[in-house]
Amino acid sequence: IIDLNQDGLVNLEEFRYAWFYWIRQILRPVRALIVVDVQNDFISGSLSLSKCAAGQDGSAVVPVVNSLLNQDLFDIVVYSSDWHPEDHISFVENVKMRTMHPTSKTDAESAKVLDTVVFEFKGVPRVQTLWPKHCTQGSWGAQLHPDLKVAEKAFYINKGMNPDVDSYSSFWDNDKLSKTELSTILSENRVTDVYVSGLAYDVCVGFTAHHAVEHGFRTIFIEDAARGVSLDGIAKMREDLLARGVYMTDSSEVPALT
Ligand code: VGL
Ligand code: ZN
Repeated sequence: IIDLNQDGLVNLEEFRYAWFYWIRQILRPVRALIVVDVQNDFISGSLSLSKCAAGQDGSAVVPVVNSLLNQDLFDIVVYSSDWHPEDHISFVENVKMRTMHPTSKTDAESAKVLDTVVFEFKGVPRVQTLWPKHCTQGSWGAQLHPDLKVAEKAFYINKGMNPDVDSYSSFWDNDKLSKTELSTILSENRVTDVYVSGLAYDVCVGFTAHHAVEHGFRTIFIEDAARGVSLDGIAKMREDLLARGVYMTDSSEVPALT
């Protein structure tokens, strides 16, 4: 029982004791680390970040994530993987298989990687950024980096399997037509705090953090555990996530957030 002082306030020392020894035990945060798309293709394969505008080394996230996992800071860990069929809408190689919408500024002949085009899908326009063919189901490029530590309580999520819609976030596809199992995994494990890491900062990690906030999770973005496509994209994503209430931090601060 906490005594009140003569002003009716809680004594700070007593409150501190009560917080650490019993309130916090009851209202304990339950933490999940989401490791987004730490796959060979984004590190040394067809969509290698080192060849993208920012020239970042995707493999640099591996020791950072491994070190977090070695500190035993998370109740569960979820590894997501981009897992595309050969005829996926995002592949520049497939542009000519599809129908352009009249509003598309780029035509099928001149379309190149990183262009944004508008496809016509069942009579409806569908905006799509083009990427080189990557993370096709079962390929080497779709495998998680071999040095990435496998956590004790690990869950695995595949996304981007529908050939007709891209899926950056580990929660929803880009048009919010379908959900992965991620929100079920998090709610079944009573998760309150979602930590995000992985590749790419300004694409899949960013959208995953955005959707974690939309699901009502306290969302923490571990910036040194992420690498991105372009510096401009990273800066924009960072501002957007801050405005949505995502807590941006570094791996060294994570132990103190427990
Ligand atoms: C990603 C581009 C296309 C990512 C996936 O994981 O960030 N980026 N597909
Ligand atoms: Zn993809």
